[in-house]
Amino acid sequence: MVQSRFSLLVLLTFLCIARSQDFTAQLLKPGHECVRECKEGESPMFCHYKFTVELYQTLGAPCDLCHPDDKFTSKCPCILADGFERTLLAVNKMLPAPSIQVCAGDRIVVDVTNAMEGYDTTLHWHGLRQKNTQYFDGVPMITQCPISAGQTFRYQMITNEGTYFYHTHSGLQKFDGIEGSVIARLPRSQDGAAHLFDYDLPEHVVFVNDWMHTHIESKFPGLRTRSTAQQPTSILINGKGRWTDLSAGNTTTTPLEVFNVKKGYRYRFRMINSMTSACTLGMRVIGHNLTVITTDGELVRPQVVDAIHSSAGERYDFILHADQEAGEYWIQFWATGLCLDDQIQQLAILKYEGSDSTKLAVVPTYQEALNHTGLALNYPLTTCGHDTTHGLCLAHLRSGYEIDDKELLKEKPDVKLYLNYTLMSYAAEELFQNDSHRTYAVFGGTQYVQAFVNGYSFKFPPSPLLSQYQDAKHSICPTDGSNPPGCSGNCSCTNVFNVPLNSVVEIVMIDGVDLADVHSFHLHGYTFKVVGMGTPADLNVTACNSNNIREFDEAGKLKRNLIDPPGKDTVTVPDKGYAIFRFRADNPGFWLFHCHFDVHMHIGMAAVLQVGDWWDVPAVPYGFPRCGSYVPDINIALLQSAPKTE
Ligand SMILES: *[C@@H]1O[C@H](CO)[C@@H](O)[C@H](O)[C@H]1NC(C)=O
Ligand SMILES: *[C@@H]1O[C@H](CO)[C@@H](O)[C@H](O)[C@H]1NC(C)=O
Ligand SMILES: *[C@@H]1O[C@H](CO)[C@@H](O)[C@H](O)[C@H]1NC(C)=O
Ligand SMILES: *[C@@H]1O[C@H](CO)[C@@H](O)[C@H](O)[C@H]1NC(C)=O
Ligand SMILES: *[C@@H]1O[C@H](CO)[C@@H](O)[C@H](O)[C@H]1NC(C)=O
Ligand SMILES: *[C@@H]1O[C@H](CO)[C@@H](O)[C@H](O)[C@H]1NC(C)=O
Ligand SMILES: *[C@@H]1O[C@H](CO)[C@@H](O)[C@H](O)[C@H]1NC(C)=O
Ligand SMILES: [Cu+2]
Repeated sequence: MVQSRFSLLVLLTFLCIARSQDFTAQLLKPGHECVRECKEGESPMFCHYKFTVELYQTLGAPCDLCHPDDKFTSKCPCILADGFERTLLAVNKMLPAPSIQVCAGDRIVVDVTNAMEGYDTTLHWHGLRQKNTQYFDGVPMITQCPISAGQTFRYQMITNEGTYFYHTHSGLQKFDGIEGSVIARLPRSQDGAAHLFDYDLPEHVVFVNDWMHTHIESKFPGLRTRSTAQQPTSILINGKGRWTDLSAGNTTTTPLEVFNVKKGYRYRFRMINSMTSACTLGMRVIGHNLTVITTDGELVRPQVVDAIHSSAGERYDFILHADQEAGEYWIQFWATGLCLDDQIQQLAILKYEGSDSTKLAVVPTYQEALNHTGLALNYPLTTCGHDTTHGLCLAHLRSGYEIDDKELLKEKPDVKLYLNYTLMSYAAEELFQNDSHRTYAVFGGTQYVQAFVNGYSFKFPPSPLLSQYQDAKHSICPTDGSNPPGCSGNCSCTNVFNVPLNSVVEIVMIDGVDLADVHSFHLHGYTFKVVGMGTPADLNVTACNSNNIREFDEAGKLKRNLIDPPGKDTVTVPDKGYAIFRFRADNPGFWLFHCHFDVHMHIGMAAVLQVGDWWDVPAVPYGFPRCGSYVPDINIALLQSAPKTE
């Protein structure tokens, strides 16, 4: 058996911290020293990253100045993306942002300096549990104040094992950059999938993000006559790709991402879907099967498939066995769902050592990807019934380890929440009369849309719930479903669902959206077990709506896997369908639960899960930043004493 080795050619840049007399600094290692083979019994490392977030650009002068040999490496602050020049928001002048690769249990310290005048930001560590470090979850106005321009905020956390990522959580910023991978490996002796692969290389992270050619602000709330949607223009694989200008009929010549392998070996790839739009993503490696071994960092029973589908926020680790004729093979990524009309796709290359490029001649088309007949995992239009010939539903996966907490899988959970979400369309007259100030998005140029979860559209409070509960609590929605003061219907407020600490919670998510699409729900602070998932086709009902699904469940007709359900932190809820998941509420805090399509979240498709009472949550550290509204009583004396202007 070949030992897992780490290539020294890792293309990561981290600013090294200067040697310091400071005691803590001696413990800290610059991030790149933390990329290593993980060994059992080794003490955790302290890994220190310095991130500067700034307004930046693709192409342009930085790319002209780079030595040609350095152009595609981290020595050069040049972002090529898909060959289209635009401005963006970048971390350390990189896209994706620096990859954090550590061993599980390492201590990560990230100093985030906001160098964007006029923008605030935060970084969320997607999938990291943040137990005891709840205030470093990185959600503005839920767990911390936004980091204002000029400020530095230090995040400190311990990593659980798996494939994760980080991204800005401020407004719609993620469309414009500020996103990168977080990989925490286990020693081989502790990795339940280690017998299935020979290599788990730092350069085999597959970071996928969708990409627009303008800032998102030019598409939000949205235009009526041109660029009418919030759909992306292309997809980037580890920041690379090409773009075909359909009107001119030509394609950019920027490099595609290349993944190198040697014939005969088995490689672990870690795929991160960091899309921000509502489009879902298909992925396949031509000529190769993929053996899925984890999803969202959770081990599953190995599942061989031909293609993996995912939506924003999901991750899949798979094994690729380089057992074909040595050559180069296309890796095809195609956006589906709302992107079907635009046929957006991207390519990367799987390159066997010593191969020539003969096999690469024919570029696979978008239509071929749609037509492929092999087994697809998590295909958005698959059913979750027993028919698995065309696709596997996520709920068909099985946990890759025995679930210790047996109570979690008991027949009746301690707490059960039905959460339905909808997109509501308004007539223009309703939105633009009578002093209405709703947050809405324009879909397709003509639909004015707001999102609701259980009847409330989510609005962030003016101060963080976690660190300044007393200043934030006035924004919380009424718990009895009534309208908050001053609102006569379709109200916006901070929708908080409170569950007791340590209870077994079951959430039944029900899709109440009229459009034909799926939604990708992410819960912060937890990994949950997906015990059920389904669609109207499985239910055998024609006119399905969210009330039917609840009635079906109350009549005991929704099946659950209470034996070996797969773990996840982000789940794609099927169109008009449902997803049921369970977790032990053992991580007190205020955890955002939201659709990971940023526009949907921004117009209200979100809620907060409050676990325990606010005093159960660890107090924030001394000196933690505070923020809030400033609306004191009107100071008549002050105003009367002010000098009159002529
Ligand atoms: C297409 O060709 C035109 C004219 O040569 C050029 O200006 C443009 O940049 C090209 N577009 C792409 C996407 O390569
Ligand atoms: C992929 O898996 C299928 C089903 O197990 C099998 O029929 C096929 O030969 C495999 N293809 C490759 C390239 O290994
Ligand atoms: C895809 O399938 C359709 C319907 O079967 C067929 O008409 C079309 O030619 C196929 N396209 C490709 C590129 O395979
Ligand atoms: C706007 O106000 C008028 C007068 O109060 C009322 O008749 C009408 O129904 C209101 N429209 C909406 C959309 O609330
Ligand atoms: C959605 O949830 C709300 C609040 O629980 C409930 O009143 C409403 O009936 C639900 N809607 C549907 C369609 O299930
Ligand atoms: C909520 O919005 C819907 C869709 O526009 C509208 O039909 C309904 O009357 C609104 N309800 C209230 C109470 O404003
Ligand atoms: C589905 O509905 C059809 C038509 O009503 C019926 O014949 C069939 O038995 C139903 N199947 C199941 C599994 O309930
Ligand atoms: Cu959504």
